[in-house]
Amino acid sequence: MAVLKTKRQTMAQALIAFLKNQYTERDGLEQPLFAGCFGIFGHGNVAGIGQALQQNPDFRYYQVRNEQAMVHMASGYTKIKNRLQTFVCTSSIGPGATNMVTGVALATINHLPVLLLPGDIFARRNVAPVLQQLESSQSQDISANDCFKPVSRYWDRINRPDQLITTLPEAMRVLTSPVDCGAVTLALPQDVQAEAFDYPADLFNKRVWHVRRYRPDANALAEAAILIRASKRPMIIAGGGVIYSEATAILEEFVAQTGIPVGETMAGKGSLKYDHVLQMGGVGATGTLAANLIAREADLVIGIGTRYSDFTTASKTAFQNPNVRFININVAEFDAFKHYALALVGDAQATLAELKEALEGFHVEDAYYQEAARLHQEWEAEVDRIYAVRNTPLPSQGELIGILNEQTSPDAIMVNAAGSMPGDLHKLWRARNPKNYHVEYGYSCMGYEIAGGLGVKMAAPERDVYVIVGDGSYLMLSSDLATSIQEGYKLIVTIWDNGGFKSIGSLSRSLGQDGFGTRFVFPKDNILAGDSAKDSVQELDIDFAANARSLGAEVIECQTTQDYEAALQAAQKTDRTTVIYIKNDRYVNVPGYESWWDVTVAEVSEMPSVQEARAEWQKMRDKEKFFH
Ligand SMILES: Cc1ncc(C[n+]2csc(CCOP(=O)(O)OP(=O)(O)O)c2C)c(N)n1
Ligand SMILES: [Mg+2]
Repeated sequence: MAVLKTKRQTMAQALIAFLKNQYTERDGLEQPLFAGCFGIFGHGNVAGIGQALQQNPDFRYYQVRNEQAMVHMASGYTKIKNRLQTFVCTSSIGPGATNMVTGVALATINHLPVLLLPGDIFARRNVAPVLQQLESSQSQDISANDCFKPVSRYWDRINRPDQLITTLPEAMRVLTSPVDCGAVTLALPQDVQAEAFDYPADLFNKRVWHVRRYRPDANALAEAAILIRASKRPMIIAGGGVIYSEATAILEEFVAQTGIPVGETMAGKGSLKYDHVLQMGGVGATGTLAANLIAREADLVIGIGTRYSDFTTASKTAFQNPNVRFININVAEFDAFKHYALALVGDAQATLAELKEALEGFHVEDAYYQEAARLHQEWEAEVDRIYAVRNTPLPSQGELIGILNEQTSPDAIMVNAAGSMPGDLHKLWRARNPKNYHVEYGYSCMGYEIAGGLGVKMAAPERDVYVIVGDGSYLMLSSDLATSIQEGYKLIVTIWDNGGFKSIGSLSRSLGQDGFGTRFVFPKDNILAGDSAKDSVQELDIDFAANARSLGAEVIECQTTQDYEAALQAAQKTDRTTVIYIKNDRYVNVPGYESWWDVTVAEVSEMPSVQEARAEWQKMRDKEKFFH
């Protein structure tokens, strides 16, 4: 009988040795799945994973400032890598672990693979409760790490070292699956991390996870071609799946052949270059006039790689044609069937190639094509108009977007996530390459910007990375500026200060609530005043420039748009992370264009302004559709 070759290692050593040897392959390109490990050590991981990382210097460890931020870094990184490479994140137990939960939810919502290794309480239990242990009188099988269950695509706790052998292949399958990918959490009891086991030696052989391009069912494809040929007003909605699948070139060919206009979701923006004649721009609640007019009348919507969030569907008001039907191309059956669609379950690139062949000779009618082309031109003129505004005394956000777009290289990457910026950027940013527009809008998480931007830069060090961060988001999570300095990954961070929450302020006013709680002001008479108090309240005087400088960044403070242009040019010439600070006007908004977002207004209220807002809300509520 052959003797099984084994290697005696601690569970943590075995885990790192295994992770080092995992690769992905798609279209013949083979790469390591993991670029290394971000982490913060505490008693829950220092002796286990910490020791294993120390003895594996070829699996690079990166020290970070905040556990939430490190998960954002991993998300930013893997998004640029089209999910074929990612990072591991290690934390201690308790607060170190739960700090990651927000980042984990973000990764899963955006279908971004990230591997989390939170330390966990002793499996052996005899010393419990250990420092930071969440106790339950109901069960000894509960720890703070159970919080990761709903936000993970795969969750496991390794209570014995040999459990790794069955868990790791499952974890890798999920991380490398275009259908199931998202966060994978392996909770690691701190005692078990340090326990040794005789692992089979071949567990540590190189493994390649092949990322397949699944093809749709042939009958479904034939039916889709019939539907498209019969359609008078088809439209494509390009989602993030187009970009992850690297389907942008075939999309352009498909559009050239068929003449079907394209609207883009937040994650899909950049699928088609901004100046393509059939580019209608962002669609939905933050959409353009062109895309939203086309969507309103469309009789057939071809969704590609989209999960149809309420921003994309304008809370189910975007599609008003009573006969509208949907064809969804999606690698995930769950998303492909949304809106009672004809589902083409498959990879976007592979499916578009087959659909293109099935549609040979088909082109939309000329009148429809001309209408779309005209809407495209008109939208471009509207962007020019907003870019050219020169508001005084403070610039408007639209003009800052224009300056940033025009002053930056076409292959740069712009990063943003929350606040009033995503909506304006979705309309106004001219995406010049598929990665040019990097806005995290699945979770729209304040605090993603700088951390996510750092992950982006690590994934694409040859490209300039511009992070747009609001004053609110900056105050929430900016400490990993220090990590960008420590590791020499240069970011250009631009803080747009509008004295608080412009986004929620304007939402609050639209609900009749006067911007309550959204200005950064001192309380007066024990009340935090809203917008009607105007200048009668004192604003917080936060020195953002000094704050950024203290973390090691170069800082350029601007007053005017000319200063801002000059600052961007100067920042491009240095090799150090640079923060550009400018104030902008809280009240000058980019308009909405035939769009709507359902935020339900109080049904009863003693405030007349709220009653009026409720009446307006009801009109749009009545337009919301079911697709069944
Ligand atoms: C972590 C988190 N908390 C709360 C929110 C809700 N929220 C969305 S935008 C926003 C304000 C953002 O302020 P700022 O970064 O200054 O951007 P601005 O709205 O001023 O453009 C808030 C509180 C969120 N998206 N993320
Ligand atoms: Mg703000």
